[in-house]
Amino acid sequence: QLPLDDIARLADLHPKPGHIRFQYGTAGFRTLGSVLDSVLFRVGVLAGLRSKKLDGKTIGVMVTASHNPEPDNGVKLVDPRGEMLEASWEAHATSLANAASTEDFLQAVDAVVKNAKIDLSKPAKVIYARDTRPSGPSLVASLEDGLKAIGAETRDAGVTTTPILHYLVRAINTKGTSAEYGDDSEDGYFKKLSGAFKQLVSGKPALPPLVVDCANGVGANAVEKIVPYLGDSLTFIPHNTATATPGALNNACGADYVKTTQKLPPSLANELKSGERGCSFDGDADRLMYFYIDARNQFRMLDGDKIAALVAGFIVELVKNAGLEEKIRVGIVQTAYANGSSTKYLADRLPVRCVPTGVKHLHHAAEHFNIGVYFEANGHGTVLFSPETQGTLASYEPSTPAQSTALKHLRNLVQLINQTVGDALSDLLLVETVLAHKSYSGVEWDSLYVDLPNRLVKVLVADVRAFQTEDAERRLVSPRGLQGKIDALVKRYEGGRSFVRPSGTEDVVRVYAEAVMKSQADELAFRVAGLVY
Ligand code: NG1
Ligand code: ZN
Repeated sequence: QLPLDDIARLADLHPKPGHIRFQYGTAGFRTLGSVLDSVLFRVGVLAGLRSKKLDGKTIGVMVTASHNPEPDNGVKLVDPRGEMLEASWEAHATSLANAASTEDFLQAVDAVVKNAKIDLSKPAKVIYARDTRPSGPSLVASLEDGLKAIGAETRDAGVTTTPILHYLVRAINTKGTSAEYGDDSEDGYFKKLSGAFKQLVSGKPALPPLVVDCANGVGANAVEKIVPYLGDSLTFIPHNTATATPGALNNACGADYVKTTQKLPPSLANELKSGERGCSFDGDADRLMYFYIDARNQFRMLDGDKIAALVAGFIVELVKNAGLEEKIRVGIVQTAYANGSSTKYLADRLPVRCVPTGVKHLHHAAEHFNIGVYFEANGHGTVLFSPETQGTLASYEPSTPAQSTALKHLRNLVQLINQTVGDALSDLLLVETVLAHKSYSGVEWDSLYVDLPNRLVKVLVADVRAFQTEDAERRLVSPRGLQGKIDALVKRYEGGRSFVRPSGTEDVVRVYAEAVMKSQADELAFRVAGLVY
């Protein structure tokens, strides 16, 4: 019962460009916006099928290329609980995107229907949103054609952040149930976050205003909109809010700029004085990097690892103070990119797991703890409270005033934290909560541990697929013999660690190295890169 004529007629309007092979990877489909028209149409059809497969639950579609340059764009699907698309469907996405002709596409759709045993009589419901990229409106129009072709009921969430779209998906699908996530509107999102934040910091001295670098992206809108909800509980000084200026998005600003250059965005050069803190969002506001200027006027970066250490320490303390140590196990999930010092600091305090790069791996591993904290070094992360733990927190009867206070804070954290995906705004409020509770400035936070100097380099190789890894990407199994050579090199460096892995988002191999001295970390990275090349 596929509406083959409708699909064919509309598919003809969105032909696939020849010679391009699309791949649904860790970031969905992502490439130049100008070549994505057919992909968006086909993703529309796929989103409808995914919804039908899940009995008409609402599926999300986000059109964004995150921290990438402005001409890029991308698209990813959001499953009903607000999480990334189930891994087994990534192959369906790739097969639909690469069908050469309309006829091939119809066959590919039919194959997905049969393979995934989809009941086409079920309804299809899809909500979609986009970031501020100039290519967004036309790509959304292509997506809408795909949704129309499959007969989906749609809701346009407009221009909004990736984490807000994830929130909306979960809120819609839990509406009226005992697991209701919040009102399914931006207003519901801002109310939920700001309400919890105000309770968490009530009675604490107000922190100095926070400089927020919005990467000239959609995060600027979210920051502006939450201001009235926050009242005087927190003051922002927003920067890089030029969402309509061509070429400005992620250009010399934003979380990825800060992480990869380990520098303050030039536009903030005169904004931060010694002792002051600030933070950067990425282009779709799902990554957060903090920084401050130290007493010697030097820029100091507080990355995802530092956020994880700050937040995990706070949560462990609250669990203990609430008297719930025996019932609630807090754990941390990192990737190989986590700074070695952070891993050591955390492993002394709680269980730490290392998983391959990609939010889906971190998220799933974090679900195995009662409270799972995950952050990538690049600033993407969140905290997950298992359903049982949320039940425990809801029903627990504290026996002292101190326990009661800690319990109240934990309950508010469940509301404050966007548990569907990394969320720069929610994570920002989380960090500010801990800083307020601990009376920390950037200096005290930074001194939890001292980062090992490190270096990340990209290597262009003839065949990226020749590089295969094991042990959460920390060791190469192929090309054969290479890992032995890396090991031999690493041994010669004090505090040395290095690994090589193929990127999941670019056609390159990445080399990471750290060592006790910056010059040594650089040298190690370049010598390992020399082995790879
Ligand atoms: P790849 O290209 O696979 O290294 C990059 C980031 C990941 C993650 C994904 C998804 C680094 C070194 N890698 O992956 O952490 O964010 O993009 O966007 O930062
Ligand atoms: Zn992003």
